[in-house]
Amino acid sequence: MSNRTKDITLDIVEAVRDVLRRHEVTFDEYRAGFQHLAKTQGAGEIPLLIDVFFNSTIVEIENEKRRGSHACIQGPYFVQNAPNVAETLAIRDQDAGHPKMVMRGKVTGLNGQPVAGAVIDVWHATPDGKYSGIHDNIPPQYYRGKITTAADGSYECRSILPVPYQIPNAGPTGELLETYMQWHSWRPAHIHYWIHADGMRDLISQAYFEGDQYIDDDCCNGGGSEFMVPEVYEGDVRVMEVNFTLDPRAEAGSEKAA
Ligand code: MBD
Ligand code: FE
Repeated sequence: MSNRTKDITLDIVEAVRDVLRRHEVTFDEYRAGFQHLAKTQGAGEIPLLIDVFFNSTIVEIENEKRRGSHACIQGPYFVQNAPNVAETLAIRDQDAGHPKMVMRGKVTGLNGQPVAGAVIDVWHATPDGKYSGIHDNIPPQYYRGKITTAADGSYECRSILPVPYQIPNAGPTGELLETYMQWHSWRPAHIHYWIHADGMRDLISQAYFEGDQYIDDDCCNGGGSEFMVPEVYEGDVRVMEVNFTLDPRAEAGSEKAA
């Protein structure tokens, strides 16, 4: 284990001890607290709980080091090995009547040079707020895919429109947010992106829909996105134009040790 792991772990422990002392936490409260964590683990919601509170901080740290497009929270529902898609993400038969969108834009480097052959993983929720491969046994090929940019850095792919999204709130994470913290469990409607390109730093981001009431009131403290897409239509298809600027990959050896 690196010293970094040791140092961070010791600091986390000390930070938590500080809170326990400051609030003079009792045996009963201590047990109730860790039992809630155990319940969260039992419900498979540890990734959700941790992302709700802490992913946004990792994003802040990451964005200090970026000159191109900024990162956004990734969330717990990325799935590896999504299918390569050409024109449209797979749409469930039951969602076929839902309003449509086209995602398009360009991937460039810091000097505006097109990035050809970049692979953009996109993923978004179903109209009923579920993620394929995670919830309700929805097969993982729906509403996910890898799009590859053309020679001029452009990409285009269709799907249905995501809607304002409530994180799973029937379990311990929802109970914590809504009952114990008197908050809510909503996020703005969003599309997730994870871009990989040779010689470039990966970019994990999201696009939001301009005017969405949860952009500034996001239960994950997402802090918005530089990609707030205005309401533009081609016929009855909403156009989600998002252009990404990638930073070059850091020099070998300059990344922090694992
Ligand atoms: C999500 O869909 C999401 O995007 C985030 C950041 C957290 C929980 C669920
Ligand atoms: Fe999400």
